[in-house]
Amino acid sequence: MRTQVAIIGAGPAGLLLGQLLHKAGIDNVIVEQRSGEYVLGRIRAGIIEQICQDLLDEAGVGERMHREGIVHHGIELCFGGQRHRIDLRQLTGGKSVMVYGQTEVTRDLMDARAAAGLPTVYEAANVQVHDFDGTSPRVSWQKDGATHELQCDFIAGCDGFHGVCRASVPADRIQTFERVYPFGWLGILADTPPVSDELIYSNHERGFALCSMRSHTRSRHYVQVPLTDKVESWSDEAFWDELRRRLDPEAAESLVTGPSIEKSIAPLRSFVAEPMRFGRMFLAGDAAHIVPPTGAKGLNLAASDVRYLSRAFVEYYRDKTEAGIDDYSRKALRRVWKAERFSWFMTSLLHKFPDDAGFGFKIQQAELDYLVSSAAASTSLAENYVGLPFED
Ligand code: RFL
Ligand code: PHB
Repeated sequence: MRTQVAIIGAGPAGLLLGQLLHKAGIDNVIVEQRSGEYVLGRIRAGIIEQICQDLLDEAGVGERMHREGIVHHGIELCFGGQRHRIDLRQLTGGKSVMVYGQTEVTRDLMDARAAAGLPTVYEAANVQVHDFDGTSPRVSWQKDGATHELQCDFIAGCDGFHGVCRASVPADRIQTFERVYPFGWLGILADTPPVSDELIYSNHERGFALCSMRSHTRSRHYVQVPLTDKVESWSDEAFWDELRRRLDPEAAESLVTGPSIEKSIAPLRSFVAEPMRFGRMFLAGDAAHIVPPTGAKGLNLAASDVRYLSRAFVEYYRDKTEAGIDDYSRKALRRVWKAERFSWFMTSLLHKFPDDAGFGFKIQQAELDYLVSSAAASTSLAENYVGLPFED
């Protein structure tokens, strides 16, 4: 089998890249180790930046998002028992974000791919990438008792943090930067109305909490927990009680509880691999970097890499120039590090750090107070939250 671009991974990065390349007439095959249902079962991101929305429109898959997604013009920061609104729209000259689940984005992309009859290999075992340093890279995998091989011009490593692409790069050609945080997020999804019209990010002495949503009838909430906690030991009731304690009195009062549909614990990590190109293999999305979810940037950053990479491939095939692919890693990393900084900042600002004897908490309160009372500081938060502009 032969194609132009072999894409490893059918998460949002791989599927979006496949769709954008298809629109530009570039052949691609996606090879995914899991089943389609498994990929759709992962409950993850919920906030879509304007530039990610634009890209989904460009890929021809934005229609349902515009119909069912909820546009948010602000967020609320809760500390000292009170909520303070950050008016994203006013502070950014009209920008906003969209509440629309990653599951839905993935489903829309999968449906569009199937409708266009594009090849996706699901449940591919032992996926391997070969010869990406030469001019004829290859991908191999096992399925139905046989070994399969795909020849290609380029490999796009969209296979997430635990994928095979980054792991196949010799150690002396890659540098990694990492911070692991000493806590995780316990998240639940429930068919209960959201607490407020907008997201609430709460800094509390007991730890961070976030009230988010997927629709007007489905809420998504998180509380900071120690990494040693097991999801089985958190009953729904214990979760709701803990969330309520970390909110202001009015929000706590209006919290509607109900049985969880999904409950899981995610560790928090900052991670960047440099560079993002190795010969004819390119990394995009979580395969190259991870952000803690506090800034709502992971999915958006995956889309931003894909934007740069798809344009680079289009220039290569249409204009016969390698300038775009040569500049991909530098351009992508420049934006990645800004999102890393913002996600680290939001995480540091809002969480309880176990080794803090009190000074850190006081500094957080001062910083939050400054953020909500200074136009300069709230503008900085708002412009990062809605997404920084692209370099073109
Ligand atoms: P994914 O989604 O991990 O997809 C990678 C795909 O590659 C497959 N794969 C392989 N395929 C073939 N061979 C192999 N060897 C393979 N190894 C892996 C996997 O099965 C998978 O299908 O990466 P991608 O596409 O880069 O997308 C990244 C996003 O999923 C991620 O950044 C976001 O979910 C992060 N995130 C958030 N991002 C936001 O922008 N806004 C948010 O509000 C937000 N909230 C979150 C989040 C992530 C969370 N968790 C659980 C990590 C909230 C949470 C709780
Ligand atoms: C979510 O809805 O899952 C969500 C929203 C905002 C974040 C992280 C997660 O910062």
